[in-house]
Amino acid sequence: MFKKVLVANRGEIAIRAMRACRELGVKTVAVYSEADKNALFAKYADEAYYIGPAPSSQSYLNMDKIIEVALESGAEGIHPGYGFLSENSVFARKCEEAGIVFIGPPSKAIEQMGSKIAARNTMIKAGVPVVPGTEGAISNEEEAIEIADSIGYPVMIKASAGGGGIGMKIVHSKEGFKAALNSIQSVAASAFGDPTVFIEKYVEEPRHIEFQILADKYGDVVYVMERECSIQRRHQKLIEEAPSPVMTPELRKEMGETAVKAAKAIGYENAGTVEFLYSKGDYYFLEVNTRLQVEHTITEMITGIDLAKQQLHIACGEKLPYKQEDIVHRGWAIECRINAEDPLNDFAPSPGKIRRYRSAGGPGIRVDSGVHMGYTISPYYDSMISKLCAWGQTREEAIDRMKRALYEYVVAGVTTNIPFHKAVLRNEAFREGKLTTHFIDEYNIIEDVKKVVEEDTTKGVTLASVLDNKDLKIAAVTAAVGSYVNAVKKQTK
Ligand code: MV4
Repeated sequence: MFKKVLVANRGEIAIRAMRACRELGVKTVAVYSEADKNALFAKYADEAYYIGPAPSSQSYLNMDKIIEVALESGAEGIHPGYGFLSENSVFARKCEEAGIVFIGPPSKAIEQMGSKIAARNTMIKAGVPVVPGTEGAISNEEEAIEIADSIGYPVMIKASAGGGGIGMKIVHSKEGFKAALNSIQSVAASAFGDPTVFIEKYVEEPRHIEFQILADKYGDVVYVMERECSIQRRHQKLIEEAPSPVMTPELRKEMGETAVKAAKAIGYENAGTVEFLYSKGDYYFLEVNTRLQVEHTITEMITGIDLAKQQLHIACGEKLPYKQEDIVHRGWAIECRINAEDPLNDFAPSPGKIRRYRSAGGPGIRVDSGVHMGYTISPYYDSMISKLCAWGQTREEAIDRMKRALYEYVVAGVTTNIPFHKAVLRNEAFREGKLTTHFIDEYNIIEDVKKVVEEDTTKGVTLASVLDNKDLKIAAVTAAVGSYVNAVKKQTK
């Protein structure tokens, strides 16, 4: 095992990686920006080094500086967390060249997933189903129109260098095709420096199902169950669960084995996720996320496998300790991402000081967080306060526990999306497991959020509002009213 590891990230995921290190007796090195001088993760580490100003381009994305700190501190490996440098093949290569272990896949595996067209073709060759579409890049407009006709509308035009929802457009008919093609080509050129696009059939009302995988350096790969992440907004996941409500043992085996095939096709190592679109019994490969994901926690809850520790074991060259049949799951887990954002104001970030804070607890609850009372959420980074996860023996129990945990959760000083989560959890279709990626719009969840905020405010149905503490009560009510007032303001604009 490593003696010392540097964690090139911040917030809850830096703590998550360091928790794994601590359990394994590995010393930890944090790097922090100007904005994170007083952050919990920097204090949690055995050593912490300042690496630059708040903007991530000058700190958490500064590859050479981070590698320099790793070498200086004697760290043998770098855990990249998610976001920032985690899926940057240049950084992975720089680590490899500096003799530092990048705790993730080989740079080549990351690179191969960078071009969506190349990834599609690799997967087709490996026998992994992809959405029907073009084999290569679109070379001219006339040919593109013919292809779209033969695929049949609606189609989707996607940038080959894109990902995470940037650089793609749905086209419903021939009329809009040329304009959409030109727009995606120019977006792709300016955002990614590569105007290459391709066309796929548009899969309507899909569910987002992803398989967790673990792969060692000796070609062994296992799938560690699936997660469903259909409740999202503008490609920001808000609620995830494991397993997926639509999964059957037969489908799981088939999709899981497909995910393993995909991983093997790109020489994958370490923890990763294979994403699929699922619609009416069919599934299609979408992309591989070459990192430990935010929502890995729910997989840990249903399988008992510590994915962050497995990352360290694998990176050290240990063999996978599991065969596929060793991986079993029990019960159901749900994650709600608690963000400092206002669902009634188009989910605008709400950075600022957390004046009151008490997270939920009790049976089946796991909270991963990098904040505390008095902590100031910086406008420079994402606005996640915590990942609130609930486990139950059944999906119903997990939902009921999550509702109870949301009742317990106290955050004041910043507006949070807790009312959004309450609104989704009491939605009948959600309870029945009828999820799609259009869920929030389809069920007009924002209207229900308004009702939740009103109820919480007037009836005092949160723990925050009933606790016998005058300040606390005022703070909680202020937060709720704040978001409501913002919404009204917006409507009357
Ligand atoms: C699609 C699709 C429908 N049909 N491709 C969104 C992110 C990017 N990785 C691919 N995405 C999609 N690709 C075809 N051919 C619908 C989406 C999509 C989506 C996918 C997963 C989770 C949420 C989503 C929300 C909107 C659109």
